Amino acid sequence: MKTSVIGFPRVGTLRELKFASEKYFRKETGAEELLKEARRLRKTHWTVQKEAGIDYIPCNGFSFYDTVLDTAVLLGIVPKRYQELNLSALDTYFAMARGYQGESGDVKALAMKKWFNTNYHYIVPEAEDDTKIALVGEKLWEEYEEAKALGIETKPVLTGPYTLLKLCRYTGSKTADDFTDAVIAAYQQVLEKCAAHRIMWLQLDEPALVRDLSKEDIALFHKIYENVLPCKKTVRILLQTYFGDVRDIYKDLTELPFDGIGLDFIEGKETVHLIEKYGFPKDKLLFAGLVNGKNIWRNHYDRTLNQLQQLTGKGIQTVLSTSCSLLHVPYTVKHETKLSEKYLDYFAFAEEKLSELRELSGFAENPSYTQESAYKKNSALFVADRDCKNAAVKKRLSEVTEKDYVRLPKRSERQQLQKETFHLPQFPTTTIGSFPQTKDVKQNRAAFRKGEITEQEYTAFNKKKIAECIKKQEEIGLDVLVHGEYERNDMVEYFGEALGGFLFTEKAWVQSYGTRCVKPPVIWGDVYREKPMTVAWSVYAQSLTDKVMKGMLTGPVTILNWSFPREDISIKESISQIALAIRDEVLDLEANGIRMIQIDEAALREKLPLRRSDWDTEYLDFAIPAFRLTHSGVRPETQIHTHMCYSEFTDIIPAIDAMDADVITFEASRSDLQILSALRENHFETEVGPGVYDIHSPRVPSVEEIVQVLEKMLTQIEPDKLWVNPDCGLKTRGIPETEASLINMVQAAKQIRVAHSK
Ligand code: THG
Ligand code: ZN
Repeated sequence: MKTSVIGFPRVGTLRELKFASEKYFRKETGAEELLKEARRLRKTHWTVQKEAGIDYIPCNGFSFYDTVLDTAVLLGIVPKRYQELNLSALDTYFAMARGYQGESGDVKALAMKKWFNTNYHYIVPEAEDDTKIALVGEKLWEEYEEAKALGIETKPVLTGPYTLLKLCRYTGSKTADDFTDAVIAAYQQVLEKCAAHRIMWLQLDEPALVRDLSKEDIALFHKIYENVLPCKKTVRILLQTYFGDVRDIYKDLTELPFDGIGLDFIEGKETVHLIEKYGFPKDKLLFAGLVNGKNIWRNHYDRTLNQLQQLTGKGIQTVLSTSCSLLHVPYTVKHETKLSEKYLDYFAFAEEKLSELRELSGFAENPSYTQESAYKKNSALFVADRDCKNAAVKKRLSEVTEKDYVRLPKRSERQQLQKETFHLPQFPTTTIGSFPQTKDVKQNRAAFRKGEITEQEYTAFNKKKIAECIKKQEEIGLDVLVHGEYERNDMVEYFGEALGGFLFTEKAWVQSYGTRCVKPPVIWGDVYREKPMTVAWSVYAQSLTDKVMKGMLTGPVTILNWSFPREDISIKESISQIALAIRDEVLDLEANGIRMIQIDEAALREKLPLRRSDWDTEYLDFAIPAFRLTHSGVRPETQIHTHMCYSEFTDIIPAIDAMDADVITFEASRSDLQILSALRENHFETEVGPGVYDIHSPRVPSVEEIVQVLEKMLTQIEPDKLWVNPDCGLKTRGIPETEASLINMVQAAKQIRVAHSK
């Protein structure tokens, strides 16, 4: 049986592309060196797949930033403001991805959004009214020929036309409809050019098909492909989907003249059922996504081989595939030197998944595979219980009752009580939690990890940073302070390292956006709090100031969403375990004199199921109560804050209010202020701090600008419910712009207080 990979990670096993790119951004190297490193990495990645025996190896999955942006550039979707900078092609590309400030001009970056239900971000292409969409680039064919010259036949991968039209932002008066014909013409040319290059297979990625589709969506899909497919000549087209099933359009896909259809058997709940109900055409290849591209656990061979047998037994020509791009998992377990085999035996990162594809494809054609040692080794993993259960955790969870999910008294009463307790000015100012993670902070952590300094030295350094940070905040005149989070590498990894039941890795990086990566911890077993995690830092920070110090925690939903979850128990059960662990920390902070506690749910929105019908039952019904479980035990006077990134939660405002926090801060500056009217319409009760400026850019907002934003907010939000804060944590920012921005923010709050004094 043949094997296919949908996409492969590209930053390099040791993040070589990240370091090469950042060096280029700092102007320490030229473009040539960067291009050379990119070529070397592509070669390595193709070779690894070739040597693993993969039949359909992807190309054009390489990217300096993001492949949706690459597709936009390939098709000339480049807004005027970037073209007018008159930079090289590479620098124009980076200007779109990161913004540009220099001799040639001053432009912001294009917007970035979460890639479906992952922690990866794509760049949102912008089509202006006079944008001419047409094939203008060469990247796909250059990479194909580059691989070919290495003796490797590849399958180019490209964002499909339907998904591209769906993801674009239309900034003028035109809509997707106005661009459809041009997009069709451009993809016709893509196919023709592929034929001219004698490309055998082209993979068009259409993940947008796993969302709920309307009649119009389906008509659009037909219009596109009925016009594009006739141009394929000798090229075979693989229509690739992932992150769910294609229940709204399955039958249509089987009837259109695609040569292969890629379906997700891992996240696609209905995939098997659809094949049973409608059949699968004998003349097409089914690319069966059975090896999980998102999680790091070893494939259960026995189960997969059974599924393959079901398919081949129906006479379906099957190619074994990953369920999505391997971009979402780390490279290899080879660099993990600290975890014992006991754990590593269960892990399969990208390279190990290649071996799994290979072994499974061999077994699928070998009637006596049960005698093979690789098969036996794999089976052994699944017969024995992993050492991951904790009876105390199970017992405690079973004792949770309805009243543990309810905080008393009700919020309106608490808000009154808290106003009397804290004596904050109207429109209180605060920050989200982290302060700039400057080089010295990272160096101190690295030195401690390498054993170059003692724990005392490590702690002393962070304490000094905290003291300076508090002094600075007092000088700036902020009302509610934070300690700055210098001790944290990442808001999830930090808790993963501290909680029982988690494993953490050394080099298991996954790209989050551009050159930025995260190292998600692994949930190995039942989760519990072994010991206080943040109490000492918060107590120390509070001891240095008379102002209120917020305690800083990450919520259960976000910890789970940014970790690699278990597959042997439900997400609901894992989240509940984490919630109880965080609850312990919340109560401990309170017992130690911390009177405001922020429990971030930065990632709450991103794992909202892609189909609306699944929102409640598959997510909100347990995610929201899990949050309530973390804080329902505190006193009425203790103020609970939460924070969310990406405020695209207009649709779930009642659910957010039902988290029953006292205050929420969120990202609002880029999504304009649309959400504000939705808050009012839904009678949102939580006090709110919609971010007054965008921290994702080094730009310093002026006082007037912030005053204007606040005035706008006050048209929708009651004056006694409005907080003043930036829109996210400040860890990726530098110190100069951070201080300048906060000074202006506090000044703006003062002006607003005068204008709106009661
Ligand atoms: N943590 C985790 N996931 C996230 C975020 C996070 N996903 C969404 C959003 N925040 C993504 N943003 C970032 C911002 C900064 C970095 C990563 C993701 C970052 N990473 C360092 C890097 O790549 O240089 C990692 C190195 C380090 O730890 O020093 O700065 O906050 N889990
Ligand atoms: Zn945020």
